[in-house]
Amino acid sequence: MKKIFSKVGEKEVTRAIVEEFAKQFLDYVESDCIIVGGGPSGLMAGSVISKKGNKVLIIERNNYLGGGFWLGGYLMNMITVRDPAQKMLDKIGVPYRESSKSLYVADGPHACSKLIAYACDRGVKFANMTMVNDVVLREKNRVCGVVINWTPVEELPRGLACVDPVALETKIVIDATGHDATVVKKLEERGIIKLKGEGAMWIEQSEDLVVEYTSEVHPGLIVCGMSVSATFGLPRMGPTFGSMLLSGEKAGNLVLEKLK
Ligand code: 48F
Repeated sequence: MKKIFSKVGEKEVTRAIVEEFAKQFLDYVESDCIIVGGGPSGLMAGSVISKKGNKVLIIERNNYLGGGFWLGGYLMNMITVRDPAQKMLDKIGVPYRESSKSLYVADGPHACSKLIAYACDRGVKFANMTMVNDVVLREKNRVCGVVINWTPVEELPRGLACVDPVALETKIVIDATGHDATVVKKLEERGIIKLKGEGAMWIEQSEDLVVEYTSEVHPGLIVCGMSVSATFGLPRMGPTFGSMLLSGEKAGNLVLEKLK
């Protein structure tokens, strides 16, 4: 057999994985910003914050990143954005075509993979297969971190897996968990915030409102993307993504202001 690859065995491969993972994990036990949810809004927010040299960790419960951005709607993988959000597609290098006046269509897999690469290129780090199941609260209930566990552990019946989570500290948390608004819900469970719940679909209203309401909802916690609708009771926008990208960008800029 003609040898193509260098002589490297199992122990070197295992060592490389464990060492690099542990090094990065240790480094991100404390960070500038933790973003919960690796969908379009979270990825865009992370790219903005990380580009300025800040330490940003996106925590994603699935193995794959991208959230709902792979599919446009109804299992069909064409994504739409309304003017002016095509400029965000230009920014991340995604080709698109005009479908009708001011409405643009792009291939979901192309757009999603480009956005993931855009975030990686700007230095965002990821903890995937990891679920945020609580927040760290300090004086005056300021959000100072998140509590995490492996997704497979979280999914096991309690009787089978009684495994304590660990916590990560950070300067600011972004809830980019989409329709679930998981992080805001943790504050609601403690009577700190009242979640209004998503309104009915109304594309023409919802996109502007999501961007407008992207804000710090509680000291240390910013919401972006669809979790904005769930938090403030705004109409949902259905299968169009411009406001996810613009809301993520706005959240990123809010964090940059706070980190100054
Ligand atoms: O749902 P998602 O894509 O949120 P988004 O960025 O964009 C919404 C659109 O995709 C679409 C829409 C507008 O066009 O209606 O739905 O607001 O991405 C949210 C990500 O958060 C992850 C989830 O797996 C998904 O990838 N996530 C949710 N809860 C948790 C979580 C959690 N507790 N821990 C970690 N990740």
